[in-house]
Amino acid sequence: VCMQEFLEKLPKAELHVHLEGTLEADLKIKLAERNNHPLRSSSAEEIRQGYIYHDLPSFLTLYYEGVELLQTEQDFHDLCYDYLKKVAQQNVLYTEMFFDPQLHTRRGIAFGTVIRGFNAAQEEAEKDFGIRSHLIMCFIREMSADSADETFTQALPYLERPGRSRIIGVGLDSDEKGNPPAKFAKTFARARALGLHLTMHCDLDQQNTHEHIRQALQDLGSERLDHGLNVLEKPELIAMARDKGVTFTLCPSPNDVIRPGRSRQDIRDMLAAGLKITINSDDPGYMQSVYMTESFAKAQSAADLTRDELMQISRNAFQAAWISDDERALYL
Ligand code: ES4
Ligand code: ZN
Repeated sequence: VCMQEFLEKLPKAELHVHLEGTLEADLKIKLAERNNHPLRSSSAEEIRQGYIYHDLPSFLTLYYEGVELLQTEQDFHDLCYDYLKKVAQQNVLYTEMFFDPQLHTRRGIAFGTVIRGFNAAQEEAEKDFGIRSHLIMCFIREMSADSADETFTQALPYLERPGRSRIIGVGLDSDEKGNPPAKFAKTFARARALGLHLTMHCDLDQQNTHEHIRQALQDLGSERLDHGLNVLEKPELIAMARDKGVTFTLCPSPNDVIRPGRSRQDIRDMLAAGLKITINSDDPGYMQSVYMTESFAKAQSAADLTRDELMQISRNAFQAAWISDDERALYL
């Protein structure tokens, strides 16, 4: 079979996708009509043409604006269901989906509205397509530590029924510059104490990137690094990541715009350093609908990955997935 067909059929697990970042232009139009929300653009094409950004803050402005369209439980359901349907067709068997509760609760939408919409979609997609999924609740790093902590408290009723809420871990995303993992040490410690898993975005504070990685791994006990490519610049961080068995969730999408020059040599260097990498989509709705098969294809051509390497990368994701060993055995 050709490489494209190989990648389509390869069983995949996704560990790094922002649900709010899967919002496609078509769904934006549907939500705007349903909720009588004004849109500057009148066609999906025009909306996509407006997706111009040159760094993380300018990307986040677009992303935060899109979030405003999500209002009702039905909206959150549709967002999640559309994503799950799409990747199920790409032979993604399991996915862990980030969401940003603070972007909703700060505009007066109840935590429960968000969770109920997502959970209904997860149950439905599992029934319709067999795809399994969990949620990872992210904190917005430019918001205050108190806000993160209050959000965690709001999530508690939903964590007490793990089978139902499907929140399996906590993460850290949005604007990294000047917002180190240590800022949220208290809340991550609470999460850990309750048995939740931990992961953190680390790569975009040009000045403090290495210190952020060190904090995430050593001080906060992050099990994974989202992106995390800058470990390559420090042998002691490579050694630390290897010793701790850290898994890296790389996203080779047009993320290139936000993270210039990345994803080509880095994938090769990380493999050569013996690090566990996975390939993921990040924000496909805003990045030319690059979902999982497309992300694998980008990584494959960028780094000339062999079929053996691609299978190993896919196995890495199932190995690092926050699922029971019984479920893992079904995939590996
Ligand atoms: C994100 Cl590309 C990226 N980086 C950091 N935080 C994010 N949240 C959504 N997309
Ligand atoms: Zn991300």
